[in-house]
Amino acid sequence: MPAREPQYGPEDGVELPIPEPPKPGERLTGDEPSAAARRSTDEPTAADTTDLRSPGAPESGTRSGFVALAGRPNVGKSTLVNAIVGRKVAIVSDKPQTTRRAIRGVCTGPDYQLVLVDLPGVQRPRDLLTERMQGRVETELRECDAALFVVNLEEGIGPGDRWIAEALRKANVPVIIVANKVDRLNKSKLITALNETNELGLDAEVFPISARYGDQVDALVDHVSALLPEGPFYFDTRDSSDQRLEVHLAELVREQVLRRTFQEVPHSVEVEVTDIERRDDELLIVSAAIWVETDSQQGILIGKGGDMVKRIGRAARKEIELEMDEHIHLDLTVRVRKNWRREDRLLDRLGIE
Ligand SMILES: Nc1nc2c(ncn2[C@@H]2O[C@H](COP(=O)(O)OP(=O)(O)OP(=O)(O)O)[C@@H](O)[C@H]2O)c(=O)[nH]1
Ligand SMILES: [Mg+2]
Repeated sequence: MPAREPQYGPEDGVELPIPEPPKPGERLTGDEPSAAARRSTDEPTAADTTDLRSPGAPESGTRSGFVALAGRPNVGKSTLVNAIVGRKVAIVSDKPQTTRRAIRGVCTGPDYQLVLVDLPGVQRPRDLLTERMQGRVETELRECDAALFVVNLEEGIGPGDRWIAEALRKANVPVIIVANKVDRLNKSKLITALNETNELGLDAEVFPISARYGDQVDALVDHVSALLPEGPFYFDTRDSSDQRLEVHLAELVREQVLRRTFQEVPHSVEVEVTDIERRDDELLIVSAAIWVETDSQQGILIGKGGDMVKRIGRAARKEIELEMDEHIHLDLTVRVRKNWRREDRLLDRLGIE
């Protein structure tokens, strides 16, 4: 294990100052309508192009585009998005299938804007939840301007990677292979692992990086931004994500659950922020439900004498306070909802679509 500190790994919180804390009900930053959402439904018109130029953007000569991150679960896609954006927009864990929604992370340079689309890990669907996650991956790959295909060099190239390579070939978008976790390999293993990426048969440049420690991440950003088409900025230059505040805060709670649970439990848990309310004494109360599928999972999450839910609550509150830049009270309840992974309406409400 290197002695260096991870940048945005699961062990750390938000490290950069947050310019303007979002208010309840707002998106994570800024409140312009999401250009990304508009783009996925409408063909832009000349008028749209003018409207979309965001405050703070240079008058002309800018590049912008949507760059999707594809890869197997757990390869480090969300860690890379956070490293590029410079703050935690997506939660990270050592459990596969952490990411459940497409999350846009915005990285704005002097004359470019990269909209990174963090995606769930590519997998075989097992239920409505994973069907929706996989459907979202396919849609986003069809609509992006370029894709970062993240592979885990430590584990090497496997059948899952070859399947994704094939899907990317079909999507016909420019691809860059991002060979992640180089910090886990010595030089000779690194060379062998990098050679394995040839097996993918993609006409793509390979970037060895460590998302966790930030190695070569700036070089990757330079390379990707040079590939973007000319175009206006889609987001306000101060934006870092298109996520709704409620969803982001729920994810910060789920991240703490993922850290403390094992086997099937992490996959059985979803979190919904049910209320954000300011009390008369000005304290902000965030109420959240932790959904689980069985009574025994509820018992695990509550813990002996409520010990587990208290620990989750304490850790999540710290993360939320960093995000909101103020003290909050976090009210957590653990509820059983047997089939939440198969419930259309609940998944819609949770924004997993
Ligand atoms: N050593 C090392 N670990 C990393 C690196 N990048 C990510 N990780 C770790 O890999 C695990 C998975 O990271 P995530 O970013 O959640 O992976 P993901 O691809 O988004 O996973 P899903 O959302 O499940 O598809 C976490 O424990 C990270 O800390 C890296 O460069 N080096
Ligand atoms: Mg992820």
